[in-house]
Amino acid sequence: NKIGVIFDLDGVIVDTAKYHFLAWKELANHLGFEFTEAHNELLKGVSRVRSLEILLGIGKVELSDEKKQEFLVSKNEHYLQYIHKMGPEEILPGASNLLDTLDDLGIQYVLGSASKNAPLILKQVNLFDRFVGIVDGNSVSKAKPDPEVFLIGAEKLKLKPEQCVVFEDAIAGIDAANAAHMISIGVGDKETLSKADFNVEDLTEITSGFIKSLITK
Ligand code: B16
Ligand code: MG
Repeated sequence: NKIGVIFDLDGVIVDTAKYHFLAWKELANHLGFEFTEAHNELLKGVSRVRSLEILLGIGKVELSDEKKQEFLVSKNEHYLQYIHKMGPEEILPGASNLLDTLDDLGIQYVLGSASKNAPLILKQVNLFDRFVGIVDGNSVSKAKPDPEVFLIGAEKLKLKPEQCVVFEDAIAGIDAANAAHMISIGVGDKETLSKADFNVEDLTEITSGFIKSLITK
């Protein structure tokens, strides 16, 4: 009755969405249209390339592949300026405690994120060495809601998908976890993440007792 845990990064361990927002907004403004926080919601959990497509759709802007490539690079460079200033104080409530609890229970965990910057972000907040594996935007060919990212995570944990518990803040991530036949836990708005097996507002709600109850299932 062994379990392992797979964590999404943005929206679960840290809030990098606010930095994505600033960088995408600057690009939208440069292209001559507004980009709001509500628009930014559409980009959560979505790959970088797909994010640009959605943004261009909002502004009804058409670009050559060359231009798109150029803007993907400049957006990321701008985004990284914020990431380089991050520190452990930006770890979201309950995340550090949950990792400690898992360590105490001898439960291993990996990262399952769409971000190509995931290793850097984990290093910035001093959590990189705690994960037994990192599956990120560099290691997958199919983005969430495809289950690939989490199935590779299960391999890294040397566990069957049914033994894996996924913490996710995005609908596409919950869909991916469910498609992988894993236990899905939605972190954030319960209505939005209604397809999750369990729901919490944030990780402070996850107790050691709850984790133990998953082991004995
Ligand atoms: P990057 P997650 C996702 O992280 C973000 O939620 C999403 O907004 C972003 O576009 C994606 O990573 C790719 O990020 O540009 O750093 O490769 O929630 O899957 O951890
Ligand atoms: Mg996320």
